[in-house]
Amino acid sequence: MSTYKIVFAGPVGAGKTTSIASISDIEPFSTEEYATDDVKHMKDKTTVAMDYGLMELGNGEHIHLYGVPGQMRFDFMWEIIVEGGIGLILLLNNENEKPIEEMNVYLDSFKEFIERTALAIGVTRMQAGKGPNLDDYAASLAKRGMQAPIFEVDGRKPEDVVTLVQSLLYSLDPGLRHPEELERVAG
Ligand SMILES: Nc1nc2c(ncn2[C@@H]2O[C@H](COP(=O)(O)OP(=O)(O)OP(=O)(O)O)[C@@H](O)[C@H]2O)c(=O)[nH]1
Ligand SMILES: [Mg+2]
Repeated sequence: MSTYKIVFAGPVGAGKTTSIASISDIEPFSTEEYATDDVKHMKDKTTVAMDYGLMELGNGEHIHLYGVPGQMRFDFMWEIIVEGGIGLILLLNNENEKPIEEMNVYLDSFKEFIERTALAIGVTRMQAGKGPNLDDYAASLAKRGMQAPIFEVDGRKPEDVVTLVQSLLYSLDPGLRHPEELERVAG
């Protein structure tokens, strides 16, 4: 029986805690505290150390889901949390002022980890006609010489988050991971 660890990262409010809770088969563990600084204008609570959830695949395999805090002042946790991970899910909030610039900041911060592992990108809060579209994200990735699966997701919808996890696993090992394994979990 195998266990894998994947890591969710991205700016404050992108939906990391929500996404992990959406797909976890156990009660998710989170370290949310009332926000005290600029974050409190956006939302009441923010992750201060990590999120944790667990997906059980039908074949007895497990995927540990770890989320890092969005706030840069907790970035010392990032390196600790990625240890042993097999890939990164980067969540971006399309309603933020400069989501593509934010993507690039995270790609820089997690550069070594991504180079060693794999990347999938989920864009939350997409509204027609507002902000960049998925092609804009892909073009910016291509400028860096990178490509990765990019999906529009709603962190509150398990099927969206499972699709993203599935795309990450598939990019790691196309032969191994059949979509139906994960669909069972999402169902
Ligand atoms: N409209 C919309 N709201 C979302 C989505 N994902 C999460 N939310 C909401 O956005 C708020 C923030 O989501 P969180 O999951 O706390 O964000 P986070 O990325 O964990 O943020 P930090 O821990 O502060 O870094 C919550 O109220 C969620 O219910 C989404 O895809 N669309
Ligand atoms: Mg959080």
